[in-house]
Amino acid sequence: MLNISESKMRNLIFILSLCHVFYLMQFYPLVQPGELRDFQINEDSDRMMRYLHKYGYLESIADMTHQKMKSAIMDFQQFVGVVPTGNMDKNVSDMIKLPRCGMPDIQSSRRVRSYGFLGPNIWQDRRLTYRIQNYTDDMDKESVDNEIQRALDEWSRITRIRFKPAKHSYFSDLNIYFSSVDGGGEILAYAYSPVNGTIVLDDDELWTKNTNSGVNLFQIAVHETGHSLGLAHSDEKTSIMFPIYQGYNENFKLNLDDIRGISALYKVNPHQRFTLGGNNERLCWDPKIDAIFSSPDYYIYVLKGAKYWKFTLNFILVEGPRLIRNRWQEVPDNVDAAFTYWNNVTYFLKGPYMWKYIQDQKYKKSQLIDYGFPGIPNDIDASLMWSGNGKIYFFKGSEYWMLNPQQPPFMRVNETYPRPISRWNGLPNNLDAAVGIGGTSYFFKDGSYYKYDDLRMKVQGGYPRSIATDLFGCP
Ligand SMILES: [Ca+2]
Ligand SMILES: [Ca+2]
Ligand SMILES: [Ca+2]
Ligand SMILES: [Zn+2]
Repeated sequence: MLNISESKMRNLIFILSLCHVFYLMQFYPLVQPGELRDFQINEDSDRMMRYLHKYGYLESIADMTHQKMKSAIMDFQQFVGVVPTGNMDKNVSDMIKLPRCGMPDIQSSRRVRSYGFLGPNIWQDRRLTYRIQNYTDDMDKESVDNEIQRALDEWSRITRIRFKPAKHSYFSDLNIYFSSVDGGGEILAYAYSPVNGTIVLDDDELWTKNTNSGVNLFQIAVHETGHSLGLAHSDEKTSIMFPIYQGYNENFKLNLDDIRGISALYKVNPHQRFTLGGNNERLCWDPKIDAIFSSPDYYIYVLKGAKYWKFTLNFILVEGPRLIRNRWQEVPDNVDAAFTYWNNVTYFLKGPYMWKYIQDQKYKKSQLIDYGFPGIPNDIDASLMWSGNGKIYFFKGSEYWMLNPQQPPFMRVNETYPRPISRWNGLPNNLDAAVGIGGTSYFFKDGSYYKYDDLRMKVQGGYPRSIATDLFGCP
C-alpha cells in the first residue's frame, strides 16, 4: 500500500522528471562545430543529431563523427523498418518530424527486437488505481474518462491487473496529466516505467476519439500505459508500442507482440490460478478436450462434448461450462478442431464440414473442408494458426498439413504435404487439440499438454504436463 510520504516522493520525482524533459528539450547543450571532426553541422543535421540522441540512438553528441552519425541513422532506420542506408536523406528527415512518443527507443545501447522491457521493475500489486489529474479542453470529461478506462482494459484483458479510478491522488498508482510539452507535433506524450506511474499527455495536441483528425487519445493511452506497466518501444510496426504515431485505427487491437510482451512481464503464478470446482469438475476428472482456440478478443475457448469453457490467456476461467449450441448455434457437439485466423475468422471443423464465424460470434457460413481448404482431409484431430509463420496447420494421425492462405492459388495445399508429425521435435501423434497463445503453441493429448517454443521449434523441456493441474487449476 502507498503511504503519503511515498506519494510526495512520487510528486517530487514527477517534477524532477519534468525538469529532465525540459532540459532535454529546451536547454539542450549545443555542440560547437569545432567539436565535430569530419561531421558537418547544419540546421538539418543538428536536428537529426538531437533527435537521435534524445531517442537513444546516439549515446553522446560530443565527439561527433560522420561514422557515428551514420551508424545511428542506420539503427533508427532499422527500428522504424526502412532500408538502413545511414544517409540523411529526405525520407529520414521526414521521419523525424512525425509525431511520436517522447520516450527513447533504445535503452542503454541495447538493441531492441520486437517487444522489450523498460527496466527490472513491475507492479507487484495486481489491483492498481489511476487518477486523471486534470482534463483537456479538447474533449468532454466523460469521453476522456471512458477512453482512458478503455485503454487500461486492453492490458487487463491479457494480465490479471485490474485498474480502478483512485478516490484521492495520494493513493493513486498511475497519474495522468494533460500538460503543455513541446507544442503541436513531435512529442505527443510520455510515461515512465514502474513504479513511477506518471503519464503526461501533451495538451498542445488536439486530443480526439473515433476520428482521423487530431490525435487519438485511446491509442496513445494504450501506448503510454504500456510504458507504465514496463513495456519499452517495439520495432514491430503493428505493435502499439511502436514509437511513432500511425494515426487513428478504428479496428485497433493489441498485436501478438504486445501480448507476448505484457504476458512475459506479468506471468501468472500457476499456484494462484482459479480453481475449477462444482460444475466445472468434468474438465478436472476427464481433461481430454476436443478443441481449443483463442478468440479475436483474446480469450481461450476449450470445447469438449456439448460444452465450452472460456478462459483468459492466462487460463483464468471466466465463463462455463456452457452449451456450444447456445453460443454458436450452427456448430455441432463433439467438434474435431477449431482455430481463429488473423482476419478474425474463427473456424470450427467436424467430419467433412467447417463452420465460419466472424469475430467468433457472427455466423458466416458452413462448407465442405475440401472446398474451403482444398487438400485438407476430413476428420482432422487438431488445427492451429502457428505464430512461427502465421500459417495454418492441420494434424491428423501421424501427419500434418500446412496452408498458406495468402499464397495463390487460393488455399491450395503445397504438394509436399502431408508430412510426418515427428518433424515437430517432440510432439506425439494423434493429437487432441492445439492453440497458439502469443509466441507459444500448446498441443493437447489425453489430459497432457506440450508447450512448444515457436522460435526454437521444439517442445520445451519438462513437457508433457498435466492440463488439469497446470491450466485448469484442478486440485
Ligand atoms: Ca507535442
Ligand atoms: Ca489540446
Ligand atoms: Ca480434436
Ligand atoms: Zn512510448
